[in-house]
Amino acid sequence: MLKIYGADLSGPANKVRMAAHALGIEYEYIRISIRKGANRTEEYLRLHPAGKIPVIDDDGFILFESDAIIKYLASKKGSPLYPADLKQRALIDQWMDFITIHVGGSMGKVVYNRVFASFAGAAVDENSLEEGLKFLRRFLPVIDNQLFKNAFVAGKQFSLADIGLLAAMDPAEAAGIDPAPYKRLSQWRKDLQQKEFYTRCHSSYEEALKKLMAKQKSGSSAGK
Ligand SMILES: N[C@@H](CCC(=O)N[C@@H](CS)C(=O)NCC(=O)O)C(=O)O
Repeated sequence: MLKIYGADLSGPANKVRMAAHALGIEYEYIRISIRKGANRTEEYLRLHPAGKIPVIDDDGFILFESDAIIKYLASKKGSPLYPADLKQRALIDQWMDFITIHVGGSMGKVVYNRVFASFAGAAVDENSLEEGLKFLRRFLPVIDNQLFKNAFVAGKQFSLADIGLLAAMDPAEAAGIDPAPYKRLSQWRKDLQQKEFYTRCHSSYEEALKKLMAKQKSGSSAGK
């Protein structure tokens, strides 16, 4: 069975789990605690030389980088979530890159500084936080506009690009980003958040976040 090495609070790992559910792929979920350094052991570094999550082990085939992983899984299944048609695929790739680099990257800066920095015992980097907020203000309208013109991110069909965006937007509320002004994006999100592939992964994310918040309130230090 496919193995997914991840963590409940990791957006990229949750993206891979969401895609596996959407593709109907059963998997064993192996939680790797970054806080406890489980991503830095010799054994784990053999899977990922930089000690990052997620990683998959598909019957001995090891792969990292969440977008590469979900493209591999969808291609292996011959799924319409990542069609073989050259141009359709290129458009999905285009939006996946845009989402991962620009939306996910900016959201990551905000959520790190507003939520995780204190658990990592790190100071809030105000410049990085401001930069994240500034770029979200620039990129979220682009996504919103794209979703006004198309039912889904890369066109008429639900695709891996939608899963990428759902995962990138998942920390929005925790990071204090109000998506309400982005009307079509908010509606698109509400619709997809009903789907089982999302709810099954989001429940563990929400639970882990609640635990982290409770620890923060009680003043103890924790991590992912
Ligand atoms: N581009 C990578 C990002 C992976 C990543 O940065 N994962 C974080 C958790 S969300 C991680 O492993 N952090 C631990 C570390 O950097 O030591 C992907 O999409 O898979």
